[in-house]
Amino acid sequence: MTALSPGEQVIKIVRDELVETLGKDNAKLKFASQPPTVILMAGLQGSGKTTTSGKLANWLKNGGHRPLLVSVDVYRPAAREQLKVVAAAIKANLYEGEVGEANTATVERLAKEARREAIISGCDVLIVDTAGRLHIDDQLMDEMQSLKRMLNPQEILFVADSMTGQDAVRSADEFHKKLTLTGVVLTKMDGDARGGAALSIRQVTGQPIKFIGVGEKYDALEPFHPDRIVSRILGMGDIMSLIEKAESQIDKKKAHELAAKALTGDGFSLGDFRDQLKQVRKMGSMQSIIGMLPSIGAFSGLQKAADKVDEKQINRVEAIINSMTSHERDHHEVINGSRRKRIARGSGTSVQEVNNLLRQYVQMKKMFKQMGKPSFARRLAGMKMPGM
Ligand SMILES: Nc1nc2c(ncn2[C@@H]2O[C@H](COP(=O)(O)OP(=O)(O)O)[C@@H](O)[C@H]2O)c(=O)[nH]1
Ligand SMILES: [Mg+2]
Repeated sequence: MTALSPGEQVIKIVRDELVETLGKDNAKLKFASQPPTVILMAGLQGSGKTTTSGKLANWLKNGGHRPLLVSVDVYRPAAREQLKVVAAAIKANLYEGEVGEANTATVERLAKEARREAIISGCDVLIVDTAGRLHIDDQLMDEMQSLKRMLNPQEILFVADSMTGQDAVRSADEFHKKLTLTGVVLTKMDGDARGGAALSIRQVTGQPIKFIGVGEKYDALEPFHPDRIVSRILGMGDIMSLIEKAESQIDKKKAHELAAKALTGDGFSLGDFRDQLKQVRKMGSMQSIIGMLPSIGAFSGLQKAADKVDEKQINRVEAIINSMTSHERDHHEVINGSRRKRIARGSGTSVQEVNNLLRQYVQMKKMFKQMGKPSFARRLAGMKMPGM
Protein backbone atom coordinates (compact mmCIF):
# COMPACT_ATOMS: atom_id res chain seq x y z
CA MET A 1 0.00 0.00 0.00
CA THR A 2 2.97 2.32 0.42
CA ALA A 3 3.06 2.67 -3.33
CA LEU A 4 -0.35 4.32 -3.31
CA SER A 5 -1.35 7.77 -2.17
CA PRO A 6 -4.28 7.98 0.27
CA GLY A 7 -6.57 9.01 -2.59
CA GLU A 8 -5.43 6.07 -4.68
CA GLN A 9 -5.95 3.76 -1.72
CA VAL A 10 -9.57 4.85 -1.45
CA ILE A 11 -10.04 4.21 -5.13
CA LYS A 12 -8.40 0.82 -4.80
CA ILE A 13 -10.69 -0.15 -1.91
CA VAL A 14 -13.80 0.98 -3.79
CA ARG A 15 -12.57 -0.84 -6.84
CA ASP A 16 -11.91 -4.07 -4.97
CA GLU A 17 -15.34 -3.93 -3.32
CA LEU A 18 -17.08 -3.41 -6.65
CA VAL A 19 -15.18 -6.29 -8.20
CA GLU A 20 -16.26 -8.41 -5.24
CA THR A 21 -19.88 -7.32 -5.75
CA LEU A 22 -19.78 -8.32 -9.39
CA GLY A 23 -18.26 -11.70 -8.60
CA LYS A 24 -14.55 -12.24 -8.80
CA ASP A 25 -14.18 -14.21 -11.97
CA ASN A 26 -16.13 -14.38 -15.14
CA ALA A 27 -18.72 -17.08 -14.62
CA LYS A 28 -18.75 -20.10 -16.87
CA LEU A 29 -21.67 -21.68 -18.66
CA LYS A 30 -23.31 -24.67 -17.02
CA PHE A 31 -23.46 -27.79 -19.12
CA ALA A 32 -25.85 -30.70 -18.73
CA SER A 33 -24.39 -34.01 -17.64
CA GLN A 34 -26.68 -35.58 -20.22
CA PRO A 35 -26.62 -33.57 -23.49
CA PRO A 36 -28.13 -31.53 -24.94
CA THR A 37 -27.47 -28.56 -22.73
CA VAL A 38 -30.30 -26.08 -23.22
CA ILE A 39 -29.71 -22.33 -23.19
CA LEU A 40 -32.84 -20.19 -23.16
CA MET A 41 -32.35 -16.60 -24.28
CA ALA A 42 -34.60 -14.05 -22.58
CA GLY A 43 -34.95 -10.33 -22.93
CA LEU A 44 -36.82 -7.47 -24.46
CA GLN A 45 -37.00 -6.90 -28.19
CA GLY A 46 -33.90 -5.25 -29.55
CA SER A 47 -31.75 -6.16 -26.58
CA GLY A 48 -29.62 -8.41 -28.78
CA LYS A 49 -31.01 -11.91 -28.21
CA THR A 50 -30.77 -13.11 -31.79
CA THR A 51 -27.32 -11.63 -32.34
CA THR A 52 -26.12 -13.03 -29.03
CA SER A 53 -27.56 -16.47 -29.86
CA GLY A 54 -25.36 -16.44 -32.94
CA LYS A 55 -22.34 -15.18 -31.03
CA LEU A 56 -22.80 -17.87 -28.39
CA ALA A 57 -23.14 -20.58 -31.02
CA ASN A 58 -19.98 -19.30 -32.66
CA TRP A 59 -18.16 -19.19 -29.32
CA LEU A 60 -19.30 -22.71 -28.47
CA LYS A 61 -18.27 -23.97 -31.89
CA ASN A 62 -14.80 -22.53 -31.40
CA GLY A 63 -14.70 -24.37 -28.11
CA GLY A 64 -15.37 -27.69 -29.81
CA HIS A 65 -19.12 -27.92 -29.21
CA ARG A 66 -21.86 -28.61 -31.71
CA PRO A 67 -24.61 -26.08 -31.07
CA LEU A 68 -28.08 -26.17 -32.60
CA LEU A 69 -29.97 -22.91 -32.99
CA VAL A 70 -33.74 -22.58 -32.95
CA SER A 71 -35.98 -19.54 -33.01
CA VAL A 72 -39.33 -19.89 -31.33
CA ASP A 73 -40.38 -16.38 -32.25
CA VAL A 74 -43.37 -17.58 -34.25
CA TYR A 75 -44.97 -14.15 -34.24
CA ARG A 76 -42.37 -12.45 -36.39
CA PRO A 77 -41.23 -14.34 -39.51
CA ALA A 78 -38.49 -11.74 -39.91
CA ALA A 79 -37.03 -12.71 -36.56
CA ARG A 80 -36.78 -16.36 -37.58
CA GLU A 81 -35.31 -15.33 -40.91
CA GLN A 82 -32.73 -13.25 -39.04
CA LEU A 83 -31.58 -16.27 -37.04
CA LYS A 84 -31.36 -18.27 -40.24
CA VAL A 85 -29.02 -15.68 -41.72
CA VAL A 86 -26.96 -15.72 -38.53
CA ALA A 87 -26.71 -19.51 -38.52
CA ALA A 88 -25.61 -19.55 -42.15
CA ALA A 89 -22.98 -16.89 -41.50
CA ILE A 90 -21.34 -18.83 -38.69
CA LYS A 91 -22.08 -22.21 -40.26
CA ALA A 92 -24.03 -23.45 -37.27
CA ASN A 93 -26.89 -25.93 -37.32
CA LEU A 94 -30.37 -24.51 -37.31
CA TYR A 95 -33.69 -26.19 -36.65
CA GLU A 96 -36.35 -24.50 -38.73
CA GLY A 97 -39.44 -26.70 -38.43
CA GLU A 98 -42.91 -25.76 -39.60
CA VAL A 99 -44.55 -22.82 -37.89
CA GLY A 100 -48.21 -23.10 -38.81
CA GLU A 101 -50.33 -21.12 -36.39
CA ALA A 102 -48.59 -18.44 -34.36
CA ASN A 103 -49.42 -19.29 -30.78
CA THR A 104 -47.92 -20.66 -27.61
CA ALA A 105 -48.74 -24.24 -28.58
CA THR A 106 -46.61 -23.85 -31.69
CA VAL A 107 -43.80 -22.37 -29.63
CA GLU A 108 -43.87 -25.39 -27.36
CA ARG A 109 -44.00 -27.84 -30.24
CA LEU A 110 -41.05 -26.19 -32.01
CA ALA A 111 -38.99 -26.25 -28.84
CA LYS A 112 -39.72 -29.91 -28.31
CA GLU A 113 -38.90 -30.78 -31.92
CA ALA A 114 -35.67 -28.81 -31.75
CA ARG A 115 -34.54 -30.73 -28.71
CA ARG A 116 -35.27 -34.01 -30.41
CA GLU A 117 -33.38 -32.77 -33.46
CA ALA A 118 -30.38 -31.90 -31.28
CA ILE A 119 -30.28 -35.44 -29.93
CA ILE A 120 -30.71 -37.05 -33.33
CA SER A 121 -28.06 -34.91 -35.02
CA GLY A 122 -25.58 -35.13 -32.18
CA CYS A 123 -25.68 -31.49 -31.18
CA ASP A 124 -24.67 -31.04 -27.56
CA VAL A 125 -26.04 -27.54 -26.98
CA LEU A 126 -29.45 -26.19 -27.95
CA ILE A 127 -29.74 -22.41 -28.03
CA VAL A 128 -33.33 -21.21 -27.98
CA ASP A 129 -33.88 -17.69 -29.29
CA THR A 130 -37.21 -16.43 -28.01
CA ALA A 131 -39.69 -13.72 -28.91
CA GLY A 132 -39.24 -10.36 -27.27
CA ARG A 133 -41.63 -7.50 -26.68
CA LEU A 134 -40.95 -3.84 -26.39
CA HIS A 135 -42.36 -4.09 -22.90
CA ILE A 136 -42.81 -7.00 -20.59
CA ASP A 137 -46.28 -8.48 -20.93
CA ASP A 138 -48.06 -11.42 -19.38
CA GLN A 139 -48.29 -13.52 -22.51
CA LEU A 140 -44.54 -13.27 -23.08
CA MET A 141 -43.87 -14.28 -19.50
CA ASP A 142 -46.31 -17.18 -19.59
CA GLU A 143 -44.70 -18.45 -22.74
CA MET A 144 -41.22 -18.18 -21.25
CA GLN A 145 -42.38 -20.02 -18.16
CA SER A 146 -43.85 -22.83 -20.18
CA LEU A 147 -40.63 -23.09 -22.21
CA LYS A 148 -38.71 -23.30 -18.99
CA ARG A 149 -40.95 -26.08 -17.64
CA MET A 150 -40.67 -28.02 -20.86
CA LEU A 151 -36.98 -27.68 -21.64
CA ASN A 152 -35.61 -27.54 -18.13
CA PRO A 153 -32.74 -25.38 -19.38
CA GLN A 154 -29.30 -25.32 -17.74
CA GLU A 155 -29.05 -21.63 -18.52
CA ILE A 156 -31.64 -18.90 -18.77
CA LEU A 157 -29.59 -15.96 -19.96
CA PHE A 158 -31.05 -12.52 -19.71
CA VAL A 159 -29.84 -10.38 -22.57
CA ALA A 160 -29.68 -6.73 -21.58
CA ASP A 161 -28.86 -3.70 -23.67
CA SER A 162 -26.27 -1.79 -21.65
CA MET A 163 -27.24 1.43 -23.39
CA THR A 164 -30.70 1.41 -21.82
CA GLY A 165 -29.38 1.66 -18.27
CA GLN A 166 -32.09 1.59 -15.64
CA ASP A 167 -34.69 0.16 -18.05
CA ALA A 168 -32.51 -2.91 -18.41
CA VAL A 169 -32.31 -3.17 -14.64
CA ARG A 170 -36.10 -3.03 -14.22
CA SER A 171 -36.76 -5.70 -16.83
CA ALA A 172 -33.99 -7.89 -15.42
CA ASP A 173 -35.78 -7.72 -12.09
CA GLU A 174 -39.11 -8.78 -13.61
CA PHE A 175 -37.65 -11.56 -15.71
CA HIS A 176 -35.78 -12.87 -12.71
CA LYS A 177 -38.89 -12.91 -10.52
CA LYS A 178 -40.80 -14.92 -13.12
CA LEU A 179 -38.09 -17.19 -14.48
CA THR A 180 -35.16 -17.30 -12.07
CA LEU A 181 -32.39 -16.34 -14.43
CA THR A 182 -29.03 -18.08 -14.32
CA GLY A 183 -26.93 -15.39 -15.90
CA VAL A 184 -26.81 -12.15 -17.82
CA VAL A 185 -25.33 -11.05 -21.12
CA LEU A 186 -24.70 -7.33 -21.32
CA THR A 187 -24.77 -6.23 -24.95
CA LYS A 188 -23.62 -3.13 -26.80
CA MET A 189 -20.75 -2.55 -24.44
CA ASP A 190 -18.84 -1.23 -27.43
CA GLY A 191 -20.88 1.94 -27.18
CA ASP A 192 -20.49 4.85 -24.82
CA ALA A 193 -22.23 3.12 -21.95
CA ARG A 194 -19.87 2.71 -19.04
CA GLY A 195 -21.58 -0.44 -17.90
CA GLY A 196 -22.97 0.79 -14.62
CA ALA A 197 -26.07 -1.29 -15.38
CA ALA A 198 -23.89 -4.34 -14.71
CA LEU A 199 -23.74 -3.47 -11.03
CA SER A 200 -27.47 -2.92 -10.66
CA ILE A 201 -28.45 -6.00 -12.66
CA ARG A 202 -26.11 -8.11 -10.61
CA GLN A 203 -27.59 -6.58 -7.47
CA VAL A 204 -31.26 -7.16 -8.34
CA THR A 205 -30.86 -10.64 -9.82
CA GLY A 206 -27.94 -11.93 -7.79
CA GLN A 207 -26.89 -13.71 -10.98
CA PRO A 208 -23.50 -13.37 -12.61
CA ILE A 209 -22.90 -11.49 -15.80
CA LYS A 210 -21.40 -14.14 -18.01
CA PHE A 211 -20.65 -12.37 -21.25
CA ILE A 212 -20.53 -8.95 -22.78
CA GLY A 213 -21.37 -8.08 -26.37
CA VAL A 214 -18.92 -5.66 -27.90
CA GLY A 215 -20.08 -5.26 -31.48
CA GLU A 216 -22.43 -6.45 -34.16
CA LYS A 217 -20.12 -9.11 -35.57
CA TYR A 218 -20.39 -12.71 -34.46
CA ASP A 219 -17.02 -12.80 -32.77
CA ALA A 220 -17.81 -9.70 -30.72
CA LEU A 221 -18.58 -11.61 -27.56
CA GLU A 222 -16.25 -11.64 -24.57
CA PRO A 223 -16.32 -13.41 -21.25
CA PHE A 224 -17.17 -10.92 -18.53
CA HIS A 225 -14.28 -9.63 -16.46
CA PRO A 226 -15.57 -7.75 -13.40
CA ASP A 227 -12.30 -5.94 -12.79
CA ARG A 228 -12.32 -4.45 -16.24
CA ILE A 229 -15.87 -3.19 -16.02
CA VAL A 230 -15.18 -1.70 -12.62
CA SER A 231 -12.17 0.11 -13.98
CA ARG A 232 -14.31 1.39 -16.77
CA ILE A 233 -17.05 2.50 -14.39
CA LEU A 234 -14.52 4.27 -12.19
CA GLY A 235 -12.91 5.85 -15.21
CA MET A 236 -9.53 4.22 -14.67
CA GLY A 237 -9.49 2.94 -18.15
CA ASP A 238 -9.71 -0.50 -19.51
CA ILE A 239 -6.11 -0.98 -20.48
CA MET A 240 -6.32 -4.73 -20.74
CA SER A 241 -9.20 -4.51 -23.18
CA LEU A 242 -7.38 -1.90 -25.16
CA ILE A 243 -4.30 -4.06 -25.48
CA GLU A 244 -6.37 -7.04 -26.57
CA LYS A 245 -8.27 -4.93 -29.01
CA ALA A 246 -5.08 -3.60 -30.48
CA GLU A 247 -3.51 -7.02 -30.73
CA SER A 248 -6.45 -8.69 -32.34
CA GLN A 249 -7.33 -6.00 -34.81
CA ILE A 250 -4.11 -4.49 -35.95
CA ASP A 251 -2.91 -6.55 -38.78
CA LYS A 252 0.33 -7.76 -37.28
CA LYS A 253 1.90 -8.82 -40.52
CA LYS A 254 1.17 -5.51 -42.13
CA ALA A 255 2.56 -3.65 -39.15
CA HIS A 256 5.71 -5.73 -39.37
CA GLU A 257 6.15 -5.04 -43.03
CA LEU A 258 5.68 -1.36 -42.48
CA ALA A 259 8.16 -1.32 -39.64
CA ALA A 260 10.77 -3.18 -41.66
CA LYS A 261 10.28 -0.82 -44.55
CA ALA A 262 10.52 2.25 -42.39
CA LEU A 263 13.60 1.10 -40.54
CA THR A 264 15.61 0.32 -43.62
CA GLY A 265 15.51 3.93 -44.63
CA ASP A 266 13.73 5.38 -47.61
CA GLY A 267 10.98 2.79 -47.87
CA PHE A 268 8.42 4.61 -45.77
CA SER A 269 6.22 6.44 -48.26
CA LEU A 270 3.26 8.73 -47.74
CA GLY A 271 1.12 5.80 -48.88
CA ASP A 272 2.53 3.72 -46.02
CA PHE A 273 1.81 6.59 -43.69
CA ARG A 274 -1.80 6.54 -44.80
CA ASP A 275 -1.96 2.76 -44.31
CA GLN A 276 -0.79 3.27 -40.80
CA LEU A 277 -3.50 5.81 -40.11
CA LYS A 278 -6.00 3.26 -41.37
CA GLN A 279 -4.64 0.69 -38.95
CA VAL A 280 -5.12 3.12 -36.11
CA ARG A 281 -8.62 3.83 -37.30
CA LYS A 282 -9.46 0.11 -37.35
CA MET A 283 -9.15 0.09 -33.61
CA GLY A 284 -12.07 2.47 -33.33
CA SER A 285 -12.19 6.20 -33.07
CA MET A 286 -9.20 7.82 -31.42
CA GLN A 287 -11.51 9.27 -28.81
CA SER A 288 -12.81 5.87 -27.80
CA ILE A 289 -9.29 4.44 -27.68
CA ILE A 290 -8.00 7.24 -25.54
CA GLY A 291 -11.17 7.01 -23.47
CA MET A 292 -10.01 3.57 -22.39
CA LEU A 293 -6.77 4.90 -21.03
CA PRO A 294 -6.45 5.91 -17.39
CA SER A 295 -7.68 9.36 -16.58
CA ILE A 296 -6.47 9.60 -13.03
CA GLY A 297 -3.22 10.41 -11.33
CA ALA A 298 -0.17 10.53 -13.47
CA PHE A 299 -2.25 10.07 -16.57
CA SER A 300 -4.46 13.11 -16.21
CA GLY A 301 -2.33 14.91 -18.77
CA LEU A 302 -3.20 12.24 -21.28
CA GLN A 303 -6.89 12.83 -20.78
CA LYS A 304 -6.39 16.51 -21.47
CA ALA A 305 -4.54 15.60 -24.62
CA ALA A 306 -7.35 13.21 -25.53
CA ASP A 307 -9.88 15.98 -25.32
CA LYS A 308 -7.80 17.85 -27.82
CA VAL A 309 -7.37 15.02 -30.29
CA ASP A 310 -9.48 15.96 -33.20
CA GLU A 311 -10.90 13.00 -35.07
CA LYS A 312 -11.42 15.31 -38.00
CA GLN A 313 -7.72 16.00 -38.06
CA ILE A 314 -6.98 12.41 -39.00
CA ASN A 315 -9.63 12.58 -41.69
CA ARG A 316 -7.96 15.67 -43.11
CA VAL A 317 -4.55 14.03 -43.17
CA GLU A 318 -6.02 11.06 -44.97
CA ALA A 319 -7.81 13.34 -47.41
CA ILE A 320 -4.57 15.15 -48.19
CA ILE A 321 -2.72 11.93 -48.93
CA ASN A 322 -5.65 10.68 -51.00
CA SER A 323 -5.42 13.78 -53.15
CA MET A 324 -1.83 13.01 -54.12
CA THR A 325 -0.90 10.96 -57.14
CA SER A 326 0.74 7.65 -56.38
CA HIS A 327 3.99 9.04 -57.77
CA GLU A 328 3.78 11.89 -55.30
CA ARG A 329 3.12 9.47 -52.49
CA ASP A 330 6.26 7.54 -53.31
CA HIS A 331 8.40 10.59 -54.03
CA HIS A 332 7.32 13.38 -51.71
CA GLU A 333 10.19 15.58 -52.90
CA VAL A 334 8.43 16.26 -56.21
CA ILE A 335 5.57 17.99 -54.41
CA ASN A 336 6.34 21.59 -55.27
CA GLY A 337 4.33 24.75 -54.72
CA SER A 338 1.82 24.26 -57.50
CA ARG A 339 1.30 20.60 -56.59
CA ARG A 340 0.70 21.64 -52.99
CA LYS A 341 -1.95 24.06 -54.13
CA ARG A 342 -3.64 21.35 -56.19
CA ILE A 343 -3.54 18.85 -53.33
CA ALA A 344 -4.96 21.40 -50.90
CA ARG A 345 -7.79 22.18 -53.28
CA GLY A 346 -8.47 18.54 -53.99
CA SER A 347 -8.64 17.61 -50.34
CA GLY A 348 -10.54 20.66 -49.18
CA THR A 349 -7.66 21.74 -46.97
CA SER A 350 -5.17 24.60 -47.03
CA VAL A 351 -1.66 24.78 -48.44
CA GLN A 352 -0.47 25.36 -44.90
CA GLU A 353 -1.96 22.05 -43.79
CA VAL A 354 -0.33 20.27 -46.70
CA ASN A 355 2.97 21.90 -45.73
CA ASN A 356 2.56 20.81 -42.12
CA LEU A 357 1.82 17.24 -43.10
CA LEU A 358 4.84 17.05 -45.40
CA ARG A 359 7.10 18.53 -42.74
CA GLN A 360 5.90 16.02 -40.14
CA TYR A 361 6.25 13.19 -42.59
CA VAL A 362 9.86 14.08 -43.39
CA GLN A 363 10.67 14.25 -39.68
CA MET A 364 9.07 10.91 -39.07
CA LYS A 365 10.93 9.32 -41.91
CA LYS A 366 14.20 10.66 -40.60
CA MET A 367 13.44 9.34 -37.15
CA PHE A 368 12.59 5.87 -38.44
CA LYS A 369 15.79 5.77 -40.43
CA GLN A 370 17.76 6.72 -37.33
CA MET A 371 16.07 3.95 -35.38
CA GLY A 372 16.99 1.38 -37.97
CA LYS A 373 20.73 1.98 -37.67
CA PRO A 374 22.71 -0.51 -35.59
CA SER A 375 24.27 2.42 -33.77
CA PHE A 376 20.84 3.36 -32.49
CA ALA A 377 20.29 -0.08 -31.03
CA ARG A 378 23.73 0.09 -29.42
CA ARG A 379 23.00 3.49 -27.93
CA LEU A 380 19.67 2.26 -26.64
CA ALA A 381 21.26 -0.80 -25.05
CA GLY A 382 23.92 1.35 -23.40
CA MET A 383 21.46 3.83 -21.99
CA LYS A 384 21.07 3.85 -18.26
CA MET A 385 17.44 4.40 -17.53
CA PRO A 386 16.37 5.31 -14.04
CA GLY A 387 14.79 2.39 -12.29
CA MET A 388 15.97 -0.22 -14.73
N1 LIG B 1 -22.97 -2.41 -31.32
C1 LIG B 1 -23.58 -3.53 -30.92
N2 LIG B 1 -24.75 -3.84 -31.46
C2 LIG B 1 -25.37 -4.98 -31.05
C3 LIG B 1 -24.79 -5.82 -30.07
N3 LIG B 1 -25.64 -6.86 -29.87
C4 LIG B 1 -26.69 -6.66 -30.70
N4 LIG B 1 -26.53 -5.51 -31.42
C5 LIG B 1 -27.45 -4.92 -32.39
O1 LIG B 1 -28.69 -4.66 -31.76
C6 LIG B 1 -29.76 -4.81 -32.68
C7 LIG B 1 -30.81 -5.74 -32.11
O2 LIG B 1 -30.26 -7.04 -31.99
P1 LIG B 1 -31.13 -8.36 -32.11
O3 LIG B 1 -30.21 -9.50 -31.89
O4 LIG B 1 -31.94 -8.37 -33.35
O5 LIG B 1 -32.09 -8.18 -30.84
P2 LIG B 1 -33.32 -9.07 -30.39
O6 LIG B 1 -34.55 -8.34 -30.81
O7 LIG B 1 -33.22 -9.14 -28.89
O8 LIG B 1 -33.18 -10.41 -31.02
C8 LIG B 1 -29.15 -5.34 -33.95
O9 LIG B 1 -29.00 -4.25 -34.84
C9 LIG B 1 -27.79 -5.85 -33.52
O10 LIG B 1 -26.85 -5.78 -34.56
C10 LIG B 1 -23.51 -5.45 -29.50
O11 LIG B 1 -22.94 -6.10 -28.62
N5 LIG B 1 -22.97 -4.29 -29.97
MG1 LIG C 1 -34.56 -11.45 -32.15
